[in-house]
Amino acid sequence: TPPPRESETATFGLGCFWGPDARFGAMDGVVRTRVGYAGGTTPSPTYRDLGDHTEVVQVEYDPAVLSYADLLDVFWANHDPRASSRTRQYRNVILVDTVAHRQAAERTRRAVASKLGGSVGTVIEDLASFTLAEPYHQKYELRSTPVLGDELVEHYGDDFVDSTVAARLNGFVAGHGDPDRRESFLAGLELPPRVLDEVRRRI
Ligand code: MHO
Repeated sequence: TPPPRESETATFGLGCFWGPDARFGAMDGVVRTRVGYAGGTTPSPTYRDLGDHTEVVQVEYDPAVLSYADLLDVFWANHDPRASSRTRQYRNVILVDTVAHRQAAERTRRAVASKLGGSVGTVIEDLASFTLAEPYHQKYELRSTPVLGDELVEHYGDDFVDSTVAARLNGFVAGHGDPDRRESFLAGLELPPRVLDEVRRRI
């Protein structure tokens, strides 16, 4: 599925990127998710040689369906903002690519700080670069689901990382998403029934 013309991106560091890849991928309005390395300056980061970068998920979404504020709510609800991150690899960070997103992110950070009465370890920075992570990290939950993962990786081939359906299924097999919406999404897919039954069995 090509992204809508006016799609926007949101980039978050939330610990190991496998988890947030699935969590955001399950949300209606998310067009694709990609995991990668960002937030540092070292050229050409890889998983084995991360330099000063952080594991992040980059969410591409349709703002007509899902707002940046909704994504920020999920971001704040899924980490402990008081903890400054153990390592730079896993730090909690919002990487912004527009002034509007920076302002929205800062508003939420101030709200969290006043609710907690002070120290928030989570930071907001400008997104300077994003390096796509290795294929085996993309849609990790789905990829590592026995049989189903291999089958879908083969089905989508090089499109696996950018597929909206793969993003959604990655979230579903990790237990995310509202059950009714999940079923209506699955019912509309043109995947082999065998594959769909296997997804249903997993969720
Ligand atoms: N090494 C940890 C996290 C991986 S995540 C891509 C694990 O195996 O669970 O950093």
